[in-house]
Amino acid sequence: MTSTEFDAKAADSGAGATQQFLNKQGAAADTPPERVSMLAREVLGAVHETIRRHNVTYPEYDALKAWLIGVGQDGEWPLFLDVWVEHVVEEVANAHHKGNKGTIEGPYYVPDAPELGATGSLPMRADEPGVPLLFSGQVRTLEGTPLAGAKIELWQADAHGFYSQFAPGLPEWNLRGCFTADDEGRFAISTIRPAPYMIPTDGACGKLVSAAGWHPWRPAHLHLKVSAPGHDLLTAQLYFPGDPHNGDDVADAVKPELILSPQPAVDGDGEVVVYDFVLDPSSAPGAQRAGLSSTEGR
Ligand code: MBD
Ligand code: FE
Repeated sequence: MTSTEFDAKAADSGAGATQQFLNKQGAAADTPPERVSMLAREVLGAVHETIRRHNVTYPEYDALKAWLIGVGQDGEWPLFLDVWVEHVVEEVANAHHKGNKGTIEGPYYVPDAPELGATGSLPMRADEPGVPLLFSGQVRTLEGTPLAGAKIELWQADAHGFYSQFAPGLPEWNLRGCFTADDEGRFAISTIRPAPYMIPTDGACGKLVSAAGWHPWRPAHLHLKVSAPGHDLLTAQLYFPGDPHNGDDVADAVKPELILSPQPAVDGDGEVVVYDFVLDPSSAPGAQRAGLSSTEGR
């Protein structure tokens, strides 16, 4: 029996996400020891304070220890961190941006997707399920100048909520592609509407969700990376109006500016939506660290 996307297991998507992360360059920041010490002390201090405030017991401590071991065994550190921590890192990193709002990358980005020009269809199966969606727009500077040649990378779940390369049975680059804006900074992408995404319930993250009485859902979303020379990379997600989880995303990554307004296609086949991107000029190197130190003495 060949397996299909519906046979996806937490430990398999976790292993894929872990490998993908380890492939990425520059994962080791050259953080000075004083800063490592400060951050580690404060995080541990918050843990100690929580234990004292709530009289955490040995059985609870052992349950935590077993769960943390499980996060590693299931390869779910990327999932855990991107769902419950990354949104605050993104908030701090991009607070100075004046252009398009961004949001978290999540665990399922894969670089070097097929290059598809300014106009085209994401790679998809001949019988790809889902409502067709024509997504077009323009990439501009803060001053409104079109950014010819801007790169638009798009990756998304399919109409059953699965990502290629992280669920079995899907073609390698299904619903993943890289577009290049034309001379007017414009692009047009044919795809399908993704389904809402449920984080795996059979792994350690799923155990936390059920033990805490939470829900495992993210609203349906398109993932994007938009870039142009001399400009900061924009990592974003776009959402669909009316999704029941736009207001309570498990990953806390929805912003009102990122909700699309799709309209029925005039030819009656699916939906069309226009969304433009405004990129900030490149941040000066070290600007964020300099900004931090100016408030450290307060
Ligand atoms: C996803 O698809 C996602 O976008 C994030 C942020 C976390 C888990 C799965
Ligand atoms: Fe996602």
